Amino acid sequence: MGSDHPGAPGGTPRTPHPVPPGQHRVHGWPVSHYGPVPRFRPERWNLRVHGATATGREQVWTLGELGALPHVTMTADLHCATGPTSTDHEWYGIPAGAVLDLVPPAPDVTHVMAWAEYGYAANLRLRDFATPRTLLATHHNGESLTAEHGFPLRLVVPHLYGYKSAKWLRAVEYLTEDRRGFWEERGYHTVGDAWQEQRYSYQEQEEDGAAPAAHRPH
Ligand SMILES: Nc1nc2c(c(=O)[nH]1)N[C@H]1C(S)=C(S)[C@@H](COP(=O)(O)O)O[C@H]1N2
Ligand SMILES: [Mo]
Repeated sequence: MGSDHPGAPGGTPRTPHPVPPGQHRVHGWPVSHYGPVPRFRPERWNLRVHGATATGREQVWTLGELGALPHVTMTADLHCATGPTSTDHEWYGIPAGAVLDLVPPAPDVTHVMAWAEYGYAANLRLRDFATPRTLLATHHNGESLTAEHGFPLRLVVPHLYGYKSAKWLRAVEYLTEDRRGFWEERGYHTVGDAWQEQRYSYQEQEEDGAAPAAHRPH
C-alpha cells in the first residue's frame, strides 16, 4: 500500500473518518509485533478449534479446507494501543461467526483465546469474537498477507486494539471464563475496546472479566 493514499476506486477522495480517542493516524502500514516472524511450514500448518466446544470434540482444518469456508471482504482501521492507527485496510477472510456456526461453543462459553505461533495469545469476549466484523483474514488489499503481517492467517478485530488481532493464528480456544493473553498479562486491558480507550489493565472494572494479571507493571 502506498503512503499517499490514492483513495477509493474511481478517484473519489477517501472520506475522512474519526480515529479512536488518543490515537493518531499514520500513513502506510507499520509492522508491529513481539519476537521474530515465524516461518510458514505448509506440511505442519493447521487451524485448531478446541476447548469448550458443544460436542466436546475439537476441529482441525488445513489451509486448503479453510478455503471452502464462507469468505467476506471488510474495510477497517488498525489501532495499535501505543497510539498509531493505520487506516483503510481491506481485509478478506472467514467471518469468526462462521467458525462459531461450524464448531458451536458450549452454552457456558464466555470468551475465546486466539492462539498464534510461538505461544502468542489474545483473549476476547465471545461477543467481540462473534461480531460480523471479526475476521480470520487471509488477504489484505487483494493480496495474500505478507509474512510480517501474519501469513497465512491472522485475526482482525477492528473495534479492539491491535494486540487482539493475532497474526499467525493457529488456534481458537473456547473458554468458560476469561483468561489473560500475552499483552493482557503485561499490563494491557483484558477487553481492549479502542473506542472506549481501554488501553491498560489498571483501567479494568469488575465487569470486564479476567482476574488481574499476577504481575502488574508499576
Ligand atoms: N502473533 C502476534 N500477533 C500480533 C502481535 C504479536 O506480537 N504477535 N502484535 C499485535 C499488535 S500489538 C498489533 S498493533 C498488531 C499489528 O499488526 P500489523 O503488524 O499487521 O500492523 O498485531 C498484533 N498481532
Ligand atoms: Mo500494538
